[in-house]
Amino acid sequence: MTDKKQNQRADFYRRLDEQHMFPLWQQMHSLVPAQPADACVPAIWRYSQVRDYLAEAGEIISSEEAVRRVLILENPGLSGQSSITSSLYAGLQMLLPGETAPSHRHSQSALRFVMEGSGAFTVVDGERTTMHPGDFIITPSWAWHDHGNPEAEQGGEKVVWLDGLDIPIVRFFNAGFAEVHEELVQPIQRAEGTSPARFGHNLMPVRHEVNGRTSPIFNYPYARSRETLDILLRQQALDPYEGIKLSYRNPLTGGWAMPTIATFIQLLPAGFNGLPSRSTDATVYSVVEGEGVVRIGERQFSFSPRDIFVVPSWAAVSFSVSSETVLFSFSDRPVQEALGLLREAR
Ligand code: GTQ
Repeated sequence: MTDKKQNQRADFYRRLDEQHMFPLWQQMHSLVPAQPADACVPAIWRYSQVRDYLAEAGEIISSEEAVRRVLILENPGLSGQSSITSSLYAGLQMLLPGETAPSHRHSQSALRFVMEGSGAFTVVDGERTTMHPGDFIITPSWAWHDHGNPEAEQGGEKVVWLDGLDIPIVRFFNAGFAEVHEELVQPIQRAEGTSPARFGHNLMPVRHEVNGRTSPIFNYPYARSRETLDILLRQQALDPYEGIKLSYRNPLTGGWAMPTIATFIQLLPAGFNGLPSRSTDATVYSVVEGEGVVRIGERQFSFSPRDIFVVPSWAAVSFSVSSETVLFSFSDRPVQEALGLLREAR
């Protein structure tokens, strides 16, 4: 190219910039990439380290003052975005004995995956559920929710859970609203156990009208998931990539338990050495039981119970475990499926 032409182009691009216009031919590759180029990077948060910071948070602020005493897990590749993947948020929330996280509601859907401690509870739309390690609990979009923990004298103990929310998705659409309840704790409207009785036994009240897109079962207890995995381990062939893997479902529709977030529970027997696979849904994993190694693209992490790691979109992932391992995971798969974008390679 002649100097004259080069100068002419440079001048043209500068004048375009002033008009808030840009030449597509200079950005085509990044705007329409040949394959996902996720800014999200592989990362792990080791619970043995994180728990000390949670304890420190417990000393400097109460749950009530913080409203939600949460340490956000931010992906190192998404600095300043409070996101663990480009579409999802994650954080670790702690309630000490006697604490309350005040009632509010928001457009964002939330999941809770209990890491440690029993006996705390969350109230969702007037019904309480008690938390145990490994329970998967849902707060649907726009449902009032508050969290509480009994006083130590009543058996309350420190409880920590992983929060997963679709905050970046709602932010992308600029569709978020939030309200604070007029009371610290919302009134209880039904006995604990009503939702599982109505919807959790392959029975359903006659003339029940499905409203909303979220499962009416808002606690999937670990005891049942674990027992199911155990039976299936003995009864079905292992998938060479993911061992035994189940998805949590909405019993009213058969669809995903949440409209924006897919959730899974998976068992890898001791000695499992899995093949690599990849998918376009970046995924957050929470280790429930077991020890092993996860390879994610060029990286590899050893993991122990309660560690949390993230697999970016289209990164090859495989697992090798030394002891029987249970993994909980979540991703934006329902959104990608609804839009016809999901791709997998095995
Ligand atoms: O428990 O309602 O981690 O509203 C972030 C936002 C938890 C919650 C979070 C929230 C909550």
